[in-house]
Amino acid sequence: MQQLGAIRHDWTEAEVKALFELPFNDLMFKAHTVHRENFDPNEVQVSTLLSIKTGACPEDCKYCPQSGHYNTGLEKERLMQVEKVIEKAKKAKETGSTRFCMGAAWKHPADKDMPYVVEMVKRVKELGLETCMTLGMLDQDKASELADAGLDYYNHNLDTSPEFYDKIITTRTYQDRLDTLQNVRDSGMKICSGGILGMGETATDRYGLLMQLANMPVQPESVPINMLVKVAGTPLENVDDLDHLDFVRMIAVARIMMPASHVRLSAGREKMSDEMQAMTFFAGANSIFYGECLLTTPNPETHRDVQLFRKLGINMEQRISDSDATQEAAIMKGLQTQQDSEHFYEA
Ligand code: SAM
Ligand code: DTB
Ligand code: SF4
Repeated sequence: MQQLGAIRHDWTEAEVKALFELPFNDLMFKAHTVHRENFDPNEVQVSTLLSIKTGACPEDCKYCPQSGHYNTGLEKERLMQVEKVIEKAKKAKETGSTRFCMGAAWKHPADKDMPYVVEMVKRVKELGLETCMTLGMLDQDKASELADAGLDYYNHNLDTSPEFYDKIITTRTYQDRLDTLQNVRDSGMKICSGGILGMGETATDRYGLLMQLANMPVQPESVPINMLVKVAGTPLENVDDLDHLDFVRMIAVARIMMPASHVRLSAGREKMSDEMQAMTFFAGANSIFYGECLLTTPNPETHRDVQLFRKLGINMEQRISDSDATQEAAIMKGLQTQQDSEHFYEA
């Protein structure tokens, strides 16, 4: 049986294929067993996203509403003022988030923007939140600057397999992405890296993505698995729907291959039933994006997530550094305020 100490970095395609092809119940049982050995199965970490610079991105990622190459009708916004970011972070904390993830539609951060993002990291940390950023490519100097500011996580997704990658993105290479992840690792920050399902990739591409992530010398601490959000105006707007059971299988195999990582049920939850989400939690997903908006597209309302967690007996993971009582009081106060303002009553 797989133990925490038995993290493997030598997964072969045949082994990954065999996991995906297990009878569904066998796969779920195996994944849930690994999950239970490594985590509290009734705890889910919640992060809130904020787009700090929106749209007009020079990259051509075919799934992305923020790419300047496609007309998605998205309103562009310059880098957000630090005070506005702090306001949003405070709200996220009040509703129970423990991590605040700030995203910018950049190829890479420009030198002139670094003092502002550094200030954001410092100020968000002062609120007692964990910090995450996703700003595009990072060289070693910028990665170190962010790490020195106290940034906990850097998100940079591989998105898919090396083989399928250039059907989706042509403006930055797979190797560019691997180099950024190496710079993040060398700077001492934690890595958040995963991908997207439902872009027309084959089963082999899904194996390839998981092998890239799991076979890194140190596996990413956080692995977001996104289901494509089809946005009108992007080249992928009419791609065929993904079979939801294939998505659940992806979460289960990710859990088995990366037993100590948080596997994040990421974009696409708006289209997922409660039953499907429950199945992904059983399969080993143990983090979500929480709050009404992802970066530019909708996410389930917070009260819907709170209701789902209550129905499933799931607790939101607390920050170790916060006293339970303080955190609990803050969450209840935040939810109460929100419920009052939304005239929300539990069914
Ligand atoms: N611009 C930065 C970058 O790409 O490095 C950070 C932000 S980018 C929006 C972060 C990730 O969101 C992408 O790598 C992709 O995996 C995911 N994403 C973007 N658009 C998506 C969509 N329509 N559906 C699902 N995931 C998406
Ligand atoms: C990740 O893997 N998914 C998040 C986060 N990392 C930055 C972003 C999802 C974006 C979905 C499309 C949008 O809202 O713009
Ligand atoms: Fe730009 Fe990131 Fe969107 Fe790609 S995914 S177009 S890099 S914002």
